[in-house]
Amino acid sequence: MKEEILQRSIDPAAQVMLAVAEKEHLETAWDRFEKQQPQCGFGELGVCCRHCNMGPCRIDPFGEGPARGVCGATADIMVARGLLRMIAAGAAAHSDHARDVAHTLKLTAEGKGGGYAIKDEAKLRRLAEEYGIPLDGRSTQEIALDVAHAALAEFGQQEGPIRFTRRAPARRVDTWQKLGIDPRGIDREIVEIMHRTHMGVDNDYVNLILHGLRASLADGWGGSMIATELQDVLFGTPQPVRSEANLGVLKADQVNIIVHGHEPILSEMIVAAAQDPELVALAKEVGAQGINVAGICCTGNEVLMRHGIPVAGNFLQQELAIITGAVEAMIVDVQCIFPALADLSSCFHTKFISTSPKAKFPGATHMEFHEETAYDTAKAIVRTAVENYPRRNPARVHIPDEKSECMVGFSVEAILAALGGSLDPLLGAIKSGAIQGIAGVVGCNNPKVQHDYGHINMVKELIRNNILVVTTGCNAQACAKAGLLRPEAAELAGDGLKGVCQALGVPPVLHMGSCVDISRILVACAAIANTMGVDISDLPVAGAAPEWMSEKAVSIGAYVVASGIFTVLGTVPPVLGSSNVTQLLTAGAEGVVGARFAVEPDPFKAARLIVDHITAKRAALGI
Ligand code: SF4
Ligand code: MSK
Repeated sequence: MKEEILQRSIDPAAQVMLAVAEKEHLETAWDRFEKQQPQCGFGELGVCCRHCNMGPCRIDPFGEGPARGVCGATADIMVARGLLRMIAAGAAAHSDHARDVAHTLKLTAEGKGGGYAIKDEAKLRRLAEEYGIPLDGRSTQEIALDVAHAALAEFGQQEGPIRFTRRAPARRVDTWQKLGIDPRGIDREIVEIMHRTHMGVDNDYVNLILHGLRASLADGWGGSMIATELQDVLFGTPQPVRSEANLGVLKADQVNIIVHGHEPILSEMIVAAAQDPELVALAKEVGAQGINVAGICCTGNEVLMRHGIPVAGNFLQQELAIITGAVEAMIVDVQCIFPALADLSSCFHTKFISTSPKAKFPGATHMEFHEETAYDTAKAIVRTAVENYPRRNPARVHIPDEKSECMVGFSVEAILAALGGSLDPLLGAIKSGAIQGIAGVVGCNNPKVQHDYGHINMVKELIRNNILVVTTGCNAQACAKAGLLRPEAAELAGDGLKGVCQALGVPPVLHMGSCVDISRILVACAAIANTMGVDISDLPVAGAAPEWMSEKAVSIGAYVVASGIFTVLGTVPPVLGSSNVTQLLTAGAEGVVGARFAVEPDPFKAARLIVDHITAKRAALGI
């Protein structure tokens, strides 16, 4: 294998496919990344602005050229405004996803749900109680309708806090209130970012960053949490389930369908339609042994943890899946989908099928998906994939052998069940030092980092130091591929964590779901802090995103820090052009919200920062 291919990814399946791509002259994100070099230095530092048509303006970071934009905006203003707009986009993406889930719950309650049903009634009732919705003598449908309306109302709410923020410890809420960052309606906070960052509005970088935190909290404790909770109501709360991960899950003798994107509203129905006897019979008719659904990115995580549907790969493997030549349909909804997939699919028999009215791709087949007719549309999409099977060219099929077993589906409810119904055993293990602390390691891939190198090395280093890792998103998929989500991976952990995992029969890295499910990590932290009678910022916990790329990750990082959790980023956000903003995020925030960011591209050094942080928090707690 060529050295330059080995440098692109540590994943053997990805390496095999990158070699095929090179041989067949197929372009991937890694090639396009190289063609972009050198990337714009002003953009990297965050010191460019297009917020009005007197610009574009930029600031010379060396102090030799302009120090202000035409309007007089400084580097501090440009960097802070740019960061806020990333938060707005990220919070909007998570929250608009949540809005669609709430809408689906509403349609389901009204009997117009096109095949959806309420799978977790107990959770529905718990949420209804939280919202103050009466339960006595009322049907599930009536309660579900009220919960859907209550959730939908949180988007446009003009005054007062959003409901789930009150799951946080009282001291945390108090901090938010004193700072004026207790979020109101989700849409309101996002709109206010767009207003404040318009030319000539908010020009105080501290005031801007504080509002960015407020909007991000509306994502973490609002949009993302609503998405998680209502998805559990509709599709079931995840419980531990075993499956497999990596491109080796594709099958040479079956119709392979990839679901890619984020919203399980689509992928749940595709999974159901792929089991429809009529379509399974059709698959046999066209010469296939069956229909194999596999996931990429977060919609893959959603169906993985609820149905054990295998994962074909994480973010940077979306093109590699098509290059296997064995994918009949790549079905996408929203977020993290390369527009490049359209051209690439046209080099194969693969149908690239877009489904969301919000996300169209030139060159894709658009089969629009609406909740009211969900099952029928899902069947039509799966039928298109099955009928495409005879067009596969066996001579171009290259399915790598690599795949790994995994155990996934550790919702907070499932973790509590594994602990025997109480947090006490976990707190006991933390107090005794068997488990030193907990790290949430999450986020994307980014060709700026050798694929999966940051994820896997950081996670291995943390568990070796007896830090329990909880994971979501593309980190979770990297860990699944590397075998870290197997109970046997406890062998790689330090003695204390190993003993706890072996006693409970769980992996040292717990898969908690998709990106919106980082809200599950917040809920777990809040529950631990409440049980211990401390704030989240007092806990021996930390967050990390070793290979992040998405604006959603910026919103996530902001709400995790604003919730009091130290967070290490592996790729550098575009803030270094302002020493003031950089200083605020990496140091000053500690005295404001009780947590800060660190940036450390080396996963071993990043893990050391987390270990040191957790050690210091333990000492402060006297444990
Ligand atoms: Fe330039 Fe100011 Fe307009 Fe930005 S808002 S483009 S810095 S004039
Ligand atoms: S899918 S946001 S690449 S984690 Fe959630 Fe992966 Fe990042 Fe998309």
